[in-house]
Amino acid sequence: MATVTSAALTIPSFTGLKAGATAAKVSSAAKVAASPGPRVGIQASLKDVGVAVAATVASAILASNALALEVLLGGDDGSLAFIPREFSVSSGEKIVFKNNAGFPHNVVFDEDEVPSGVDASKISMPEEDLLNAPGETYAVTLTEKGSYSFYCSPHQGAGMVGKVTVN
Ligand SMILES: [Cu+2]
Repeated sequence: MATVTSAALTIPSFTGLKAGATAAKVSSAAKVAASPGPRVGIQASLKDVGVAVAATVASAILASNALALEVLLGGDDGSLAFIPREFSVSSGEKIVFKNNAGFPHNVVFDEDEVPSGVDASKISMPEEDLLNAPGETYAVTLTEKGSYSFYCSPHQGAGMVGKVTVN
C-alpha cells in the first residue's frame, strides 16, 4: 500500500503527456492514490513528462508494490541532484534510478547511513561504475526497514545526495 510521508507533496503536471499507451499506464496507476488529500500522480511515464516533473517534484511519489519508483539522476535544468531527493518505499519495492542529465552519475549507499546489518556495497553501484548515457538505469530493491542515505560519487561534493526510507 502506498503511503505518502509529506503533507507538502507536489504533483507533477501531466500536460506534456502524450496520448496513447502512456495514458493507459497512468490511469491504471492512478488507483494507487487512495489516501485523502491531494491526488498523487504516479511517475510511471516520467520520460514523457520531462521538464514539468523536474521542476515540480520535490517530494516523494510512490507507486504500489507492483510498480517501480523512478528517481531521476540530474535535473533537466542541469542541477546535480536526485529527483526526488527524499522519498519512501515499501519494503521490497523496486527503485529505479534513471540517468537524465548532467551525467555521468552513479548511486552509492553510505555504509554509515544504512540500517544495521545491511551491506551498503551490495546495494550500491561500484564507485568506479558510472551511468554515461541518457536513460541508463540502476535498479535496487531494499527489504530492510529504515533509512538509507546515498550519493553520486562524482557529484557528492556538489550536493548530489539523497535519502530513502523503507517502510
Ligand atoms: Cu551525479
